[in-house]
Amino acid sequence: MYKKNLKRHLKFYFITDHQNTNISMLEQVKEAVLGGATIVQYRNKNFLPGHIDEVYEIKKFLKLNKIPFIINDNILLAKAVDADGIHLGQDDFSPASARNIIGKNKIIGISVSDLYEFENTDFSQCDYIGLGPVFPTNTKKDAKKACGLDFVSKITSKTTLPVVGIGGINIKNCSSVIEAGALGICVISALTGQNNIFKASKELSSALKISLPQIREKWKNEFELINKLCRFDSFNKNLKISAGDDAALLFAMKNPVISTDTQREDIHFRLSWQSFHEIGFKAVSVCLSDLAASYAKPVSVFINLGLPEYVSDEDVLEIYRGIDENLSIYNCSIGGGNISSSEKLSIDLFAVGEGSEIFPKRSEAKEGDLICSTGFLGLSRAGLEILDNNIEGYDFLINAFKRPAPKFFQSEILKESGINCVTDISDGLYGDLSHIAKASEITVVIDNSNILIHPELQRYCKNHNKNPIEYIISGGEDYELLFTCSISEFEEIKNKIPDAFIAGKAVRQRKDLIISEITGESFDHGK
Ligand code: TZP
Ligand code: MG
Repeated sequence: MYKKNLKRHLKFYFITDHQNTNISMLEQVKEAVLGGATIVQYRNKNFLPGHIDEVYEIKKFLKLNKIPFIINDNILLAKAVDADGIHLGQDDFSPASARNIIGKNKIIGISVSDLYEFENTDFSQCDYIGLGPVFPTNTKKDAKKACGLDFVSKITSKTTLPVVGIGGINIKNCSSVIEAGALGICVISALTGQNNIFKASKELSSALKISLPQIREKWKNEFELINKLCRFDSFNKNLKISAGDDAALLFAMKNPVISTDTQREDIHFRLSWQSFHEIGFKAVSVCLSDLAASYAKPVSVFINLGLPEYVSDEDVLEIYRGIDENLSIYNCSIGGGNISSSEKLSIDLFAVGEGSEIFPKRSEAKEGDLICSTGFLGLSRAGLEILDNNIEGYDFLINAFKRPAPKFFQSEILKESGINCVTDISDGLYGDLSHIAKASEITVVIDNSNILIHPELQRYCKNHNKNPIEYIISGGEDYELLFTCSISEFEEIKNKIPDAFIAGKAVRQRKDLIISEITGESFDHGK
């Protein structure tokens, strides 16, 4: 989550002091961060199982304030609490083994105290070096001899990794460490050895020219928050009586269509991939896509939020700004909502739409039908992979993942053409084709020869030696519509939806489900 901006975070590194029994490590962290510390390491040489609650509390506070949380030495603890990284000593786990355990997106730091260690460390999996002790220190009893500022200059000129100086650093000498070439400084007693940790931290920040953070507080009061949310435009339109009473009153509808969808942190989205605004925006697209696939026009949505302790009122407002922005495209209202505490962030949406005379079904595919998509596939999956691997230069694909649109225009054309077998492609071509095949009791064959590949997907796959067809077949979340039709119907539709293509054919009626000649994997959110 923080690897992209690691250099910014490494400026002012605070390590908890387990030897200071006057103040809990949670309080140390809070004061250090309030004063401007930009990254925190939990170092507890006497760690006991009973300390686990404290670790979780620190983690929540840091996540709320968007500060990376690093664990010293203990790789299992880092893994168990899903910390943002691990700091390793020369005698701990090797960086390569640590990488295998905590995964590619986590931060790995390594201590170096002399030239021998520098020359004999495998840095290939390391993200930064903790170099020191730069000055003599009493905090680490087994610390090596102070290496001095010249050594900082020597090492920083020999490595491309960011280096933070550690050991005996304080308000008086911190600037000299930066001048010697270190990116940042790392302290314990310069904060925990002072009467007022917050004040000491603020003074260090000022010496390092770090601006003070805007401290974020956990969302507190359900009703106050709901009052703020009700000011969004979407709450106040297209409803006979808007939310505010126990329920909202909708205008009479002819063919009410209702659908629901859920978005869960670490299953459907990650805070490292998307902003709160983007998460809200996408949740609407995902839910309204089911209406598009049902030939229904959005009328109103109902929203349940599960809020963890690491989100603030402002984060929730950002989610709603994303929701509101997307709903306004369709002139769709918010009919009501609810908020409750939750371990992780979740957004449940219920959408009500006005249906039409045709309610398309997955079970209407017939032998001989073509199976077609309204547009390009695999873009969103590639975008997710690009985000997850911090690859630059593919904004179009990232946007396909972050801001998919429900296909109402295409839905209208399919409806006018009398198409009665439609589903949206949320789980990938293979997965959603299987749904049609099962519901229609038909065998479908995916036919590569007509599949359209978007030039941006082509470019990404060429540069990274990947097969675009795999993304198209297995990648989900493009929210194109999958439909069945005859060849003449397809030609007519293709005139109006130029990106439409034939993905396969329903070959024979069978009682027993799908047989596909190309296999793929449907994205399974239960896995
Ligand atoms: N590693 C090298 S020196 C040191 C550690 C953990 C101690 C730093 O503590 P202080 O109080 O900032 O000198
Ligand atoms: Mg260690």
